[in-house]
Amino acid sequence: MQLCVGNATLPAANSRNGSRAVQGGGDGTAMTQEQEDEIILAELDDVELVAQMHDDLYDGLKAEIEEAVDILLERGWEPYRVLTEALVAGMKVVGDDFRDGILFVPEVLEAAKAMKAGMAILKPLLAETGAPRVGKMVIGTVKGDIHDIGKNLVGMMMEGAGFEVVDLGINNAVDAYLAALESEQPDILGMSALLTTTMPYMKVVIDTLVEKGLRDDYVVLVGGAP
Ligand code: B12
Repeated sequence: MQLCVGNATLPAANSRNGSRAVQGGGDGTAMTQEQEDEIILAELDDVELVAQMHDDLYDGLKAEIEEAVDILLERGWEPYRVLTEALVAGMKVVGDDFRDGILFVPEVLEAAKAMKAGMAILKPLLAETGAPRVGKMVIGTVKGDIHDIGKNLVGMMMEGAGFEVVDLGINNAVDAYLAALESEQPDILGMSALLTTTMPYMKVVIDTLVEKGLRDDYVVLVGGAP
């Protein structure tokens, strides 16, 4: 629960309500009001803790999210409830503010990393407890293209929305997509392309799906920005 730069005490830069306290360098100086107000997650009741998690996701505070997920699980919350009420609901705010131009890519990536850290704790438990499956997506950047930041972001957001995401990485030829569709049996195929020269390859993949009579078996999402 620290954000230290040298010995300086900084306000949480990105915080929606500035509620998270920040510690100084422990150099013996008098406690600031903020330090006195430092939030001990385990001392919050469930409602306060979930609200704090929404803030911490927004601020991309990975360690705090991990700690809070553990606390809710220890308090007997079902993993699926932690996922939906604490993590997915928090990412909704991040997604809305990204859409509205209030947050930018680096901040969303930090939030998504914090979300992923929480998900990593929940994933094996969700498998055990049989949480409802929203759907599965295979996603990859097309052949000839190595841009993956947007694809990764989309993948993380889909995970945040409860989808299982299989990421094929970059530079995928049509055979790689076909093999993944066969082995993973997803609901959605996602393709990303950032270059004018690689965008037409999405059509190659879609035409191949049509040729093989597979097109109607999947929702196909394409994105990028050539
Ligand atoms: C970062 C970057 C790079 C990095 C990539 C690092 C990485 N790991 O991805 C590096 C330096 C490696 C790179 C290389 C090149 N780049 Co570059 N790159 C960019 C840059 C600056 C940002 C792209 C980015 O990450 N944006 C942020 C993400 C979040 O946005 P996004 O990708 O658009 O994704 C969003 C949406 O598009 C959408 N989305 C994306 N994918 C998907 C998929 C699905 C299914 C859905 C639903 C949505 C979705 O959702 C995302 C979130 O909103 C852009 C310029 C720009 N401002 O876009 C140029 C740009 C894309 N690059 C360009 C070029 C030319 C190249 C190079 C050819 C340069 C060169 N001569 O070597 C090489 C390409 C090599 C190759 N074969 O791919 C050009 C493309 C021009 C064109 N029209 O073809 C651009 C536009 C720069 C420019 N103005 O000239 N690049």
